[in-house]
Parts: sequence; structure tokens; C-alpha cells
Amino acid sequence: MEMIGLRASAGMAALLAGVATPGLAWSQPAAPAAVERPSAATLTPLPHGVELREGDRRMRVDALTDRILRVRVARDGRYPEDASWAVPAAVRAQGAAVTAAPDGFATAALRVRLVGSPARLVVEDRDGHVISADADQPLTRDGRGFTLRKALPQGEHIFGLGDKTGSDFDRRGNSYVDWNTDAFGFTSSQDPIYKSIPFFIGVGGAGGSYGLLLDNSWRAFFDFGHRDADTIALGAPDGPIDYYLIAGPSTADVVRGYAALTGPSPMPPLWALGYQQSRYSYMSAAEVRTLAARLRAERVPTDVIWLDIDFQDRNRPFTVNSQAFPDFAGLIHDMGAEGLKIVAITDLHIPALPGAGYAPYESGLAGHHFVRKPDGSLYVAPVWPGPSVFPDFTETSARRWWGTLFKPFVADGVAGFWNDMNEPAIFETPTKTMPLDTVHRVASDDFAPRDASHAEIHNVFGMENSRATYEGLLALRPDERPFVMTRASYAGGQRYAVTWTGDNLSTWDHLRLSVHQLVNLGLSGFAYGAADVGGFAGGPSADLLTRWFEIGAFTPVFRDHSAKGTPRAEPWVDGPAHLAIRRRFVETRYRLMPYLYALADQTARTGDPIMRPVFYDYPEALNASCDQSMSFTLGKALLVAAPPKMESPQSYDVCLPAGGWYDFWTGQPVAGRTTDGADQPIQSATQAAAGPRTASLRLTEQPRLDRLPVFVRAGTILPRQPLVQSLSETPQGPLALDVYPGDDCAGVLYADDGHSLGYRRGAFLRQTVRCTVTPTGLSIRFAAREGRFTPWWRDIAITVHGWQGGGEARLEGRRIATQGDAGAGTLTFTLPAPRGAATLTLARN
Ligand code: NBV
Repeated sequence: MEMIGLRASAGMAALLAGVATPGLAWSQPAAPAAVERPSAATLTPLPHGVELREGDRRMRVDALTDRILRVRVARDGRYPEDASWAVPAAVRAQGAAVTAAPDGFATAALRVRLVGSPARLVVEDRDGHVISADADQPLTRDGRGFTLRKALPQGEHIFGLGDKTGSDFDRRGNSYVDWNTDAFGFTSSQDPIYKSIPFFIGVGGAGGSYGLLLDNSWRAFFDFGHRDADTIALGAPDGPIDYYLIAGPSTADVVRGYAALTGPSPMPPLWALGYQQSRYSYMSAAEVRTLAARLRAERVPTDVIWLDIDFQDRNRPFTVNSQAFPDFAGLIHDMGAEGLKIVAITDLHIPALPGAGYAPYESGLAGHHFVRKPDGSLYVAPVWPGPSVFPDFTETSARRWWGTLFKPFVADGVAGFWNDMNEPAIFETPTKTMPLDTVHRVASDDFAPRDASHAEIHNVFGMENSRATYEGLLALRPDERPFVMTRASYAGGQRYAVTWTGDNLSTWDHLRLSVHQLVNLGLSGFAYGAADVGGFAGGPSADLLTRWFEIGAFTPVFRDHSAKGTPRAEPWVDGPAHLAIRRRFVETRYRLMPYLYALADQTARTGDPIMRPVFYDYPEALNASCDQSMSFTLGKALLVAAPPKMESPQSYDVCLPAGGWYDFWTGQPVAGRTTDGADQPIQSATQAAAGPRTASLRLTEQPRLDRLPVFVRAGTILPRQPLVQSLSETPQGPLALDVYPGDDCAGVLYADDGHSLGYRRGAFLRQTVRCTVTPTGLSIRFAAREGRFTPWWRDIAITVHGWQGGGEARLEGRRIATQGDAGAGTLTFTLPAPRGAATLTLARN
């Protein structure tokens, strides 16, 4: 049908008010052929969208941007309050230019149509491919509860929803509930667990990938073709019917759109990317010192030691057990001298200790900062320290007060804080949490001040706890990047904290599960996820712990943690042979730090996850014929292909997307079978890149405990650094740049001071390097540096892979000495790091 080629305006609104949806036949290729019944709905153009009235149903669709829509349904004639814990006010206030049409409107990228009866919302691209469409009963209500239904076409896969469990990455066929739950020892099918991120991505549909954020903090549910194979059903027992649709077309576009809505994960301090050693608990300062000495003696590069609840006096938050930790500040200082940061746990429950001189209780009580029962009395319930009260984190004033409690710890030099138990977990009750009628005060952001039940606040409580910590740290050290780790969270929680997957088990199944959880967390905004390396409960076998180190070394946050009463799980516990493998993987991560840190910069600016499903950058991988359930990428350049059945010695196939790959460990171009079965001979990468695009490859891997297959995309310039034992050390020697020629060949160098917010004011360095295969060799171009930070490197050592024979290198015409290694197929040379734009030409000789 024809669009009305006018912008929606007040006059236009009057003109179009009262136009019924025409109930036209679907005329687009991807749409069903059925004729829509005439609709009695009335459409009224809005400045950025349209309002629908159909009987007592009122719904508005607003375009925030060309590709992001917000849909709200009125209840009793009134739209939900325009307020959100997930989407900041300034983002909600956006509006895109729209063109009104008789059946809806269009943005520059989308057609938004309301068709049929009851009217269904259909979002298409401008070519008519359906991106997301309501199912036949788009909305049903039951009291205050509601269910929205969307079509789930064949071939569509579902991802996201945070760290929910599952036997694969794909959530299709399953149903889930959002209810933050302390889930000690959860299984791979248990739901709900710790976090509620009511955001999912549909991938593989006719109109490309899309995302849906249901901004409702109640006990929401999602059914992805579980009850009805063709339908996505989602809803909640109460709360706003308020959701966002983000159109791709690529999955990356959706994830970036979600980051634009809820905020990207900010730059973490550099040390947070290092190896982190934890245990529940290191019981004394002496034990921490012994641990630190061992980490250094064994030369396991490490940046952080974590203190769990036993460092406190009787599990009381904001205290220190002064017998076990007699000179707390001294310990932290001495650890600092070893290049080790301390992260300390700070649970949210405040023991109710009237008259005991316990300041957090007394000052919180005086400030009316604790959650109350419906009768107005304090809500008191047992957790680690005994009967406790709970800060009312949905009040700005309570968050500010909470933030001040960190002052002495920050003064002592504690580098980061860990907010555990914030679902919130409560002991001695079958629900494991607060009664639903517990009263919270909402006095925050652009919410109208009011009381709210725990049923409404539960899922945002943990996020607001981590927000209070984050904002408190920022207030105490305004120019330092806060480091907070939270267990519970909600959509947008990535703005405040990194997260981990809670109390997993020392089993192969959990190692597998952790990959799916971390990838889905990354697609749900949480670029910084961790899973306890080795498993929290149970005690890993030597092989399991070694494999977990290998895979953990390629995950965003790399922390070994284990429960009380379980066997120790530090890297050396299984003897020198296992230690050597584990150390090698930790070292690999440290050498890759410039790459990882450049990814952190990319994440902070775009929302791209660090750890990704292979199809994120290589959409063809969605339908690859290999079992890819243990494959993921670290940025676009590195593909990790762990064995899908890790306990089995059986060989397995790895599918590598088209474009060519190198073996990360040997640097050699990868040969294999093309996926149609033909043999693909090894050829030099320069030949491969110069010739037709290499088809996707299939390789057979024989599992070996000391090997984790990792591949580098042809077309990568990978920055690496000399080994350090702590990221607080300045690397000695040149920055290494490994050049793997191929299509679209590029890499990014990034540096800043690693801890302050100076990078936001220009104190960073970002430099793109590109390579192109030329008839005589290769050209490598450095773009001019962006930013004004001086990095630690002065020289750059370049290794070109897939190089046959000798070669001559010239930097802007000046000759540079090179070394060819025929066996390795490399050409290496070192040059002073270019500041401005510079071109290096390599010629074979
Ligand atoms: O603080 C103790 C533990 C902690 O080690 C773990 O990582 C958290 O997920 N915490 C849970 C409380 C008790 C666990 C049994």
C-alpha cells in the first residue's frame, strides 16, 4: 500500500484522527497471504508515532529513533507512568521523524503497521520484510496481569535474557520467569536464578534480527514457542505494559541499540581484566599474604585477591575482623606493592543491632533508610549476620547514605566492592526472599514519589544496590572508575557493575553452561560477566579445573572462586603439570591485554560484547553444520572452539566462517575441508587474501587437555604485549602487532591510564591500523593517533603471518631491517611507533 508522504504534525493528526485501519491484504513477500479482516480501530498520529484505540484498548507506539520503537498500553484509560529503572529519561525523551500512513507510520528505516482485528502491530523494514509481528491475540489481560503475543516464525532463534540457564545458547522452545533468586548449586535447567534481564533478541527472521525489552520489574514471564510452537508470549502479573522493539538488521545493530537504550558497560579499571584469585574465604591477613607470595613465586600473573565475608567481624558489613586482619590498611598497602588489588565483599543486609554502636544500623535507622513492613515497622529477617534490616535502594537518599559507608574502606585502599546476596536472599523462609508486601519507597529519578510493594521492586533491588555502591564510590573518588560486582541485577545494571553467574558447581556441565550464560549476558548488555572458575561448590577434578582455566582465560572477567569446605582451587593445587598449562593460559591472556583493552573501549562506546556468539560477527555461523555449543568469539578476531563434549576424548568438527583463519597458537594459515566437503589446501594467506574469498572451513579436532583450539580471523591486526605479572607493571619492550592478512584487515591500538576517567576528557590513545595485500606484498597503514595519551610502548614489533620468503620493509620510504622465517611463514621487524599517519610497504624478495 502507498504511504502518505507527509510528516505527522498537529494538522495531520487532526486530518488522520478517526481513520480506521484499512484491513488490507498483506502485499509483501514475507507476509502471510491471508486477508486481514476490517478493523474497528481508530488510529491517531502522534508527533513520533501513532495511537490506537480499539474498544477499551489504547496503545501508543513511538519511534525513539529510526530503529527503536516504544510501545505502551493504557490501563483504565491511562498510560503507564513515563519512568524507568532501565532506560534513562533522556533516552526515553528522544523522538524520531515519522511519516504518518493510514495504517500506522514509517520511520527512515521501518514501517509500523496496525492491521486486522484485533489490531496487530507489524513492524517491517522498508522493503516489507517482517521484523516482528503480533500473533493473533496480541494482548490478553487477566485482572492486572497481561500477556503479549508475538509471532515466532520458523527458523527464528532466541538469545539474551541474561544468565538464564539452558542446554544451548538458543532459548527457543523454552519458557522462563524473571524473579531474582539465590540459586545455590543451580542446575542447567533451573529457572529463575539470580538476574532478571527482560530483554531478548530474535535472530534469523525475514526482516533480520530484532530485540525486545519488556520494561516491567514484576515477576515477568517469557515463553519462546514452548506452549505454542509459533508464538512468543510474554507478560507479567502487574505493572506497566511498556516495551521497546529494536530493529537490527544485524544482531550487532540490535545489541548496540539496546546499549543506546540502557547504557553500555563503561570502561572498567584495567586491573579488572587481569586474573583474579578468590575463595570463600581467605580467613586472615596471614593467609592472604601467603597466597600472594605463592602466586608470585609460581609466576601466575594476578591482579586481584578477593575478600569474602569472613574478613568481616561476625559477617557484619562495613566491619573488619581485627583479630584476623589486624592491620587491614597495611595489608592492602603491601598487596599494592606486589601489584595486587583487593576487592572486598559488602553484602546489603545490615544486622539489626540497636545500642551496639554499629554505625551502619544506627545511621541508617536515623535516616529512615530501611525497608518496612506494611504496618510501618521495620522489616527484620535473618541473613549471615543474624537478624538484619535492608536498605531501601529505590530511594535516592538511601543510596547516597549507603555510598558514604564505603569511605573508610576506600581510604584504606580497597580497590573494588562485591555486592552479593542482593536478590535479596533471606534465610529461613521458603521463598528465600522478602514477603511480597514489604514496602519500598520509590523516590528516585523521574518516578513520582510513592510506596511500592516488594512484588514490584524485587527484580530491581539488586541493581539499585549495585548502583548505590557505584555512585557512592564515584562520589568518594570522582575521577576513578568504580569497580563493583553484583549478583542480582535488572536491565541496565551493566551501567553500575560487572556480574557473575553465582554459585555454580564443579562439573563439566557447569563449565559448558557458563559459556552459554556469559554469551547471553553479553547479548543482554552485560559485557563483563564471570563464572567461578573451577565451580563454586563441589571441588573440580584436576582436568576440569585446567579446562576451566583455559576457557576462563578467554572470558571477560576471569576469577577463580570456590566455596568453604570444598577442596582448594588455586592454580597449583593439582601439581606442576596442571599448573604449567593453567599458567600458560593466564599468560596468554596477559599478553593479549592490549587486544582485550581495545575491546573494552569498543564496548564502552558501542555496546558490542567482549565474548560473543560466533554468529555475532559471522551471521552464517547461525546455521553451521558443526556443534558450536562450545564455540564463541572474543571480539571479532579470535574464535575459541572448545570441545562440545569436554569429558570425551572423541574428535569433533569445528566450522570456521568464510574468509580464512589462522591458528592462534602456531600463527599458520588454517587448512581444512570446505563445508561442501572439498579439500582446501594450505595456501599462503597473502595468496588467499588476494584470490577469491576462502569458503568456510571444517576442521577435525582431537581433544587434548593442554590445547584449546583458538583461531584468528584472516584480516586481523592483533596487538599484544610483553608478559607482566600484574597489569600495574609497565610492560618492557615493544608492543607486538601480529598481522594476519585477509579481507578488511584491521586492528585497533588503545591505551589510557587504566584507572581514571581522564579517557572521557581526551586522555586516551586510539589508533587504527589497516593492511592491504598488494601485488608485490603488503601495505600496513597506521592512521593518525586519536586522543592525547602517551602509551607505554615506544616501538612496535610487527610479525606478518602467512608470509613466504624474505621481504623488504619501508616506512614512508625509509628502509627497515626485516627477518624472514620460512618455517614459521613469518616476516618480522621493529619500528618506532608512528604517531601520525604512516604507511609501511612490504615487498617480497
Ligand atoms: O559470601 C559467601 C558466598 C560467596 O562466596 C558466593 O560467591 C556467593 O554467591 N555467598 C554466595 C553466600 C553463601 C553461599 C553459600
